[in-house]
Amino acid sequence: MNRKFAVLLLLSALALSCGPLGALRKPAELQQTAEALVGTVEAVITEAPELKETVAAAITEAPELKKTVEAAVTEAPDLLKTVEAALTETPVELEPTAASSGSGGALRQWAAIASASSEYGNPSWSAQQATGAPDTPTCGDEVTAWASASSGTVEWIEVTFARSVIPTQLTIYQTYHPDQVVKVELIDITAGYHEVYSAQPVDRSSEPCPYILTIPVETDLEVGGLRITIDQSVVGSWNEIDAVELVGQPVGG
Ligand SMILES: [Ca+2]
Repeated sequence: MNRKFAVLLLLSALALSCGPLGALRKPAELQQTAEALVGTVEAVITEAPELKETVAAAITEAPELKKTVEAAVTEAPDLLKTVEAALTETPVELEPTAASSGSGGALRQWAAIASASSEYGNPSWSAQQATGAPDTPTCGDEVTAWASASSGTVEWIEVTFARSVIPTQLTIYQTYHPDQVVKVELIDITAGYHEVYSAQPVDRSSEPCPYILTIPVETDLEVGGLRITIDQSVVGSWNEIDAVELVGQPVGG
């Protein structure tokens, strides 16, 4: 496919599908618009994969178009990752979805990236095992959750989310020897750390699995990550973390 033609096609499709966005007020309409946009972008890229960079460049060169796309995506946040995946051809690992609580556009996101003070293995028990939706069906020493190199130590894991938000709630899914989480800090977009939770380690292994630690948050900070500290020195065994969720209002767009 001719590059110029493809770009023209893409820009036309974007203009048609985004159109006078101000006139579209119903979320359902925006959802349809964004879905049409995604379909168009995917079709263009599928037909001419070498155009991926051209597409990205076209959007960069037409900033007002980017804003329109971002506005559509903000109104239909679950489509963000689909659009990004279409542009980058990377697997969708994280799909922010609209909150079911009707809290006016709040996002629920699973962690996308993670690093830790130590890992028992890699990929088994690595920090990355704490990203994505929960995938540890039974509690125990399972490879699908993060475990530190040693038991009995104080360790930390930092997780990053696809979109920064003003958080309202954090949720930590623990699948082995909960709950040894002793501190949770928000990481704001300037890399500042802000403690929002502290506790003493307690062995809650006899409680229903997974053990879900839910922490309500009240802040004006724009947050893109969390640092979770566990103290395994009291219980003396691994506190494994399967997944981490961040709920909050998206910023900007
Ligand atoms: Ca996991």
